[in-house]
Amino acid sequence: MLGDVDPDEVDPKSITFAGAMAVPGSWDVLPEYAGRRGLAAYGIDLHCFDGTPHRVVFDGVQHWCRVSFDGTPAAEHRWGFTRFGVDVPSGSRRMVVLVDNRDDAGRSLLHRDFYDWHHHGGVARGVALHRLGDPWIESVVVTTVAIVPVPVIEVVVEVASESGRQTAHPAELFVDGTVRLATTVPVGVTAWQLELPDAALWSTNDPSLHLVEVRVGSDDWRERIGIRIVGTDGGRLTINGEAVRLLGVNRHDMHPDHGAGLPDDHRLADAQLVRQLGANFLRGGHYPQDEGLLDLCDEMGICVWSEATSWQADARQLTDDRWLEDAESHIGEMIAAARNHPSVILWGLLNEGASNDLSCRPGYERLISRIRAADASRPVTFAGNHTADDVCAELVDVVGINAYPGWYYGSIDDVGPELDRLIAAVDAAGFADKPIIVSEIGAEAIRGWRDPAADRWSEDHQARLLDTTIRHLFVERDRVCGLAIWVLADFRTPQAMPRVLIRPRAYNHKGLVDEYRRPKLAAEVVARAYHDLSGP
Ligand code: ADA
Repeated sequence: MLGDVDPDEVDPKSITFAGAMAVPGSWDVLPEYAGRRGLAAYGIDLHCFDGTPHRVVFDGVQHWCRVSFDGTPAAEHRWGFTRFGVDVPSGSRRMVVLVDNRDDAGRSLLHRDFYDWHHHGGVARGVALHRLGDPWIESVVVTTVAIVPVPVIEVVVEVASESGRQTAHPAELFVDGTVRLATTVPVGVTAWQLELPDAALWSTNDPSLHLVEVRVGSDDWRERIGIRIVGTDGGRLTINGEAVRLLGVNRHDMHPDHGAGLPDDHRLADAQLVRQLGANFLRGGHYPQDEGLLDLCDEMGICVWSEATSWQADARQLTDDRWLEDAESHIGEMIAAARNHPSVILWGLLNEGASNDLSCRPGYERLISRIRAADASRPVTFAGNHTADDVCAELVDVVGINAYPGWYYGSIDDVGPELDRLIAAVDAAGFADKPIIVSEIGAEAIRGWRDPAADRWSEDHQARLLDTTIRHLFVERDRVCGLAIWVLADFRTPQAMPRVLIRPRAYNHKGLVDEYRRPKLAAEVVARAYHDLSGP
C-alpha cells in the first residue's frame, strides 16, 4: 500500500512490492490495511510470446486504476463494478496496477461526498488473461427475437484482427453442442438469426438455459443464454407475454470479511437466501452486480434489476457534461457485461436522482437514450424518491418508488396510506398503464433486539412494517407489479458526520439478515408472506 500519494507522482518501475494481496479481494478488510484509504499497487509478470494478441480483462477494480506495462501507462479506468480490458504488449512484461480507493470526485467523477455504503478498495472482482488469436472475437451478443411460432434468436458477433480487414475468416456457430452454422465472417459485425424450434424458454419457474458457442479462426466465445422476451402490458411486467409478480430484495455486494471481493460461495449463499425467502427478484442497488451472481440468478430463475452506479445525483452532476459522459460509458460497460444474462430483465439508473428538477431532465434523457441505444430489449427504470412531483417518470417504462414510511417518517399505520398516496400520484400523472415497482422500503433492526412494544430498531418493528407492506401491496391492493425490500443484508456505511449518528456501528441495519447473513425476525416473516403469495 502506497498510501495518501498522488498516482501521477508514482513511477511504477520504482515500486518495491513488500506485501501480498489476494485477487479478487478488497485490501481494506485485511487487518493490516483495515479501513485505509489511498493508493495501492499490484504487480505481476505476464509472458505473452506466441505472436498473437493478448488482453487482460478486469471484472471490477475499485474505484480508480491505472494499468501500466514496464512502466508505460496503458489504460485508466474509473469506477469499480464494471468490466474493462487492456491489450498486453507481446513479450515478458511487468504489469503494475495502481488502485485508488479514495472518494475523489475529481478523479472518479461518479463519486460524491456521501454514498450510503462503504467503498472498499482493491481488485475486487476477477481478472483473466485472454489469448485472443488473430482474428479474435471482440463480442457476442445474443437476443431473443421471437418465441412464437418458434423461438428465434439473433447472434451478433464482432470480429477484430490485427492483420487486415479483407479476409473472410472461417466461423462456426453451435447451440447446445450442435453445429448450426458453418460459414465465413469478415472483420467487423455480423448478425445471424436462428430458429430453435425445440428450445425451451427461460422463466422464473423454469429457467432453461442454452449454450451458444461461436468459433472464428482459433478464437472461441461461449455464452449461456435463456430465451425469453420481457415486456410491459397495462401496468404489468411480462416475461414471454405472461404477467410476472416480482417479490424481491435489494442487495449490496458486500461482506465484513471480504469487502466487495466476495468469494463465489458467499454469492451462492446469497442467491440461495433469496430463494429461501420465496423471492424471485433482486435489485442490484446501486451498481452492476458481479457476473458470477448473474450466472446464479440465470440458473435459479431470479429476475434482476441491473443498476448503473449513482446515488442521489443532483443538478450539479446531472447537468455536468463530463459527469454524464462518465455515466454513459459506465452504462455501456454495464450493458456489455450483463446483456446476455436472461435473469437481467430491467436496466436501472440514477437511484434517487433529482428527478423532480426540470433542469435535470435532459441528463435523464441522455442516459436513458444511451441504454435504449445499446439494448432495446429490456424495459428501463429508475428508483425515485420524488414520486409526487417527478418530471422524469415519463421517460421510463417502469416506475420505481423508494419510500420509508414507518421509518424516517410516520408510523407503521401510515405505510398503507402513504404507499396509496404515492401510487395515486403516478396514476394521476398519466402513467396508470406503467408498471410500478416499490424499489425500496424498510426499517432498521439490530439483530437480537426483540421488543414486545415493537419500537424502532427492534426486530419486531421491522418485521411488522414489512409484513404490513407486503400485505398492503399484494393482498389489499393489486396495482404494483413488484417490491424490492431494502435490503437483504446489513452493510457497512461511511463514517461521515452527522449521518453516521443514525447508523449504529457505521452499519445500515435494514437487512433481513445481519452482515454475516444471520437471520432477523423479518427474514422469517417475509419468507412466510412471499411463499404465501407465490403459492406451493
Ligand atoms: C435510500 C437509498 C439507499 C439507502 C436507504 C436508507 O433510499 O437509496 O441506498 O441509503 O435510503 O437506508 O436510508
